[in-house]
Amino acid sequence: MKSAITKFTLLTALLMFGMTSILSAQTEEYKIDGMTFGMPEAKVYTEDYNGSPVVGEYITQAPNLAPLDYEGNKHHEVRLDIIVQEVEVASGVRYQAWTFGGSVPGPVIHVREGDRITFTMKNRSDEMVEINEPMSQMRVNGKRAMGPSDLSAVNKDGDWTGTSPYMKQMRENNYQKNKAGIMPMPHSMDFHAGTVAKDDKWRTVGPGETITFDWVANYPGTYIYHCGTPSVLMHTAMGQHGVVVVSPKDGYTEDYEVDREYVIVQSEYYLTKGDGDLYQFDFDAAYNNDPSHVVFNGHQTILHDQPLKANAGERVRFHFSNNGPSGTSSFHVIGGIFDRVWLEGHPANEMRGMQTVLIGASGSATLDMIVPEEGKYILIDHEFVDAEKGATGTLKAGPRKK
Ligand SMILES: [Cu+2]
Repeated sequence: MKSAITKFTLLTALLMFGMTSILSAQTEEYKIDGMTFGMPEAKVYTEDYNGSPVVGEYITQAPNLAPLDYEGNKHHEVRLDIIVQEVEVASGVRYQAWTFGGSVPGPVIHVREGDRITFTMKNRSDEMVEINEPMSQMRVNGKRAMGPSDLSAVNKDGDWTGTSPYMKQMRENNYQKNKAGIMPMPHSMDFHAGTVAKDDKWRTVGPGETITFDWVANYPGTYIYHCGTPSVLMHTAMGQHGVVVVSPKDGYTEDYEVDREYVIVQSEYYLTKGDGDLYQFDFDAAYNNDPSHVVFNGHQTILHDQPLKANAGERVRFHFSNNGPSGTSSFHVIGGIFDRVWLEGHPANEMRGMQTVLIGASGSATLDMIVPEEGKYILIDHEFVDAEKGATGTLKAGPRKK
């Protein structure tokens, strides 16, 4: 009898709990102008996870953008863990970066307008996470790096390259020469592409904690994400930023298709020589708007050593984001004119024939350019002090293909 009552009570409680969660989900989520608002409450918990810090099909290393090979909308499961990595940002300049996923900038996430994202992030700033070793040698805190929760995410070659295009690209192109580090610190995630209550979704999680929350990409465009934990100036400058590209559901124009798409992230570093070989964050320099390096895609020379490629007569699309944290960018291509520009990457914000596009901190633009002829085109922040500090890159154009 007693056990029957217990069972009944349990069942009722479960049903009631289930109904409550269904009811609250129904009452919370709503639509305006076809957009979805009212996401369920974020969950903060601890998990036994020591797998790949980046998991997701449409996640790449800048300047790459994963093609959206699906029709309509998709529900994405995305993981970006916070890990500490020593990285190179200019020749001979290395520092211990706070990163989303392992690089500065963090991985490029590509979704379509209207897609839903279930985002998971573990604060692993207290773990040594090697991201570029073969799995057989990979260790997380001295243990073999393959947690039970990650088995499905490890590909049959026994490493993490199968968990996302990003991990494979990082393995093949470890340009920042990553080394794992530890610096336990509270962090958070603020996706500008999301429309949610920041005190819930963007909340700070401590080392060892994981947060999971949903958001819907209601607006098309290119959006920064960054850590929102104070000092945000410091956390962003330490490397915690990246972009989400939300492709418009009906595209940018029906007049043509582009031949190539590239993601370019501008950002500043404020580094000063430390006691040892490593550089360290210089708060005074950040406070006084005096960056030591202003760069495209995280490194002073990456876009010269690894130029973007195109051919004469092709249409190239740049998804450009100025991740700051504090500077503006006057983006220009020497020898080119932007045929069409969509400010913030929204198709309704169309401009034509722009030589230079002013993009403020955390702002963006989608810029199409016709490559006029074979040769080298320099991408540049036309605020020349920024260019001298590194904000330049190369687009190398081959001959016209007929
Ligand atoms: Cu942070």
